[in-house]
Amino acid sequence: MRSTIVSCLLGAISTVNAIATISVKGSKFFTSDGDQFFLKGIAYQLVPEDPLVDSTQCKLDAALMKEVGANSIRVYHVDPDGDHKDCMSTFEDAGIYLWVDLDTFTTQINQDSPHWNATQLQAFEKVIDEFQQFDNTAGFFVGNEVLTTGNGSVAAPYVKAAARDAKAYRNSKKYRDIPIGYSAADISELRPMLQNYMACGDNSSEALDFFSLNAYEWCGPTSNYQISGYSQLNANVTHYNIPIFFSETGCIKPRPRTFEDQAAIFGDQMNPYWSGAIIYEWIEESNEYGLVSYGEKVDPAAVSAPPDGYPRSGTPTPISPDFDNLSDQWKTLTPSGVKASAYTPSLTPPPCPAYTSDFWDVNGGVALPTLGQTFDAAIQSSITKGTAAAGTATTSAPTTTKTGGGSPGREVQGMGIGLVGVLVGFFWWM
Ligand SMILES: *[C@@H]1O[C@H](CO)[C@@H](O)[C@H](O)[C@H]1NC(C)=O
Ligand SMILES: *[C@@H]1O[C@H](CO)[C@@H](O)[C@H](O)[C@H]1NC(C)=O
Ligand SMILES: *[C@@H]1O[C@H](CO)[C@@H](O)[C@H](O)[C@H]1NC(C)=O
Ligand SMILES: *[C@@H]1O[C@H](CO)[C@@H](O)[C@H](O)[C@H]1NC(C)=O
Ligand SMILES: CC(=O)N[C@H]1CO[C@H](CO)[C@@H](O)[C@@H]1O
Repeated sequence: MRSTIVSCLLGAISTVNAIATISVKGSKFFTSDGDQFFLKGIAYQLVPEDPLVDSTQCKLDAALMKEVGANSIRVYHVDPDGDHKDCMSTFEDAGIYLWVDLDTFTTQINQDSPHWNATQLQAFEKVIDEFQQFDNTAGFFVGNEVLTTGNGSVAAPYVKAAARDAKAYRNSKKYRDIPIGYSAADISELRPMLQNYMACGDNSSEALDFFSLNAYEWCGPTSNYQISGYSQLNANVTHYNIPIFFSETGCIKPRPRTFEDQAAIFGDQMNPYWSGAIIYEWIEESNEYGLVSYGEKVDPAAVSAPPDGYPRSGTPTPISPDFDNLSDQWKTLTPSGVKASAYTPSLTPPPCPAYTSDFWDVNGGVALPTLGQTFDAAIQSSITKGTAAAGTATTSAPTTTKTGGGSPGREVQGMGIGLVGVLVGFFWWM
């Protein structure tokens, strides 16, 4: 009898302690407890293939992430065959959610030869299968910075097709509604058409669940809401019908990093429209965006040294004063948002942006590519405004394949709106 009572109590306790799951309602994220959710995230990719299989390391990092005030991590590459149980429960215990990219170096959609096929979909499905089992999996990205040039828009239909098929798979397996979205590079020529394209159309099965932007425009204490261009980003989201957030941010010039943009993102002007931010990044490596280091840089030529000399595991040490500055910002920024029960979405999808002769080479009204379709530049070149679409596809095999392009960790550094981004800061394994 007593043991029954104890186990009942334990059952009740563990139910209470289980982390609330995240889903989308209208243009916001909510926890299953009915509270609006704002990401305070950190990009976390210690090693190229999968950082979520090293339980010792996850414990060391999760404890310190709690200290900085994070409630989310973003991981760009995982191996679906790995054992993620320990790391995921460690992060869950720390109140930290996972936003994970479904692609890898070999399965990512590529703007130079856009295609979306069954091999890619099956690889994405394996990641979904693995991570849907964890309550603290908050979202999936179908791509990171696939479009990185002003003329890269022809790849957009393939990204959208990937989200369509990933969502269909999630639903067919009766998994919970884990949000599926995209993380865009900050390319001013594509804005806001790309953002609107990903949400547009009457058929919600073909629209993304969320959109997110990697932006490094707010640099140091002399920047502000106007100078950074955040005011313009904001102007383009006030009627956006799906959640949007910064999937990478955190300019490093000038140093130290002061993260004043966080006050804007979580403040009254932006928090009605934006769902938070992910700071790039946790580990110090050659791009020097780290919030922690695992020890002194070593000579990359030394035996078994990491390629860039930066240790990739061990006890994390906060980088001063950046780590504390971020923590100080986040501590004061706790928008309550709205309760799900008090929120009735009223926004409708934006119109699909029309083909333009300069940068937006996609006619949003044309059907998405089907699985297996490949972009054909010959068809593209015959496009005339409004009568056909980039994203028009053929079923021929891709003529070129490239790996390693469009990879994570690429940033557009400190550019004002209206300037073409400069790509800097690659991960060491690129
Ligand atoms: C899909 O494209 C990849 C290259 O991205 C290729 O290696 C693979 O063979 C293709 N799969 C199918 C089924 O065509
Ligand atoms: C886009 O521009 C780049 C360089 O500006 C060029 O190499 C590439 O061929 C262009 N792509 C298309 C689809 O026109
Ligand atoms: C919506 O899109 C899905 C996926 O492409 C498709 O299966 C479905 O038929 C579409 N619904 C309508 C009403 O067109
Ligand atoms: C985006 O915002 C700019 C102002 O920053 C405005 O000129 C433009 O019309 C907006 N575009 C859309 C589609 O909302
Ligand atoms: C905004 C912020 O927290 N700034 C602090 C960052 O760290 C430096 C050095 O400790 C402080 O002087 C700033 O006040």
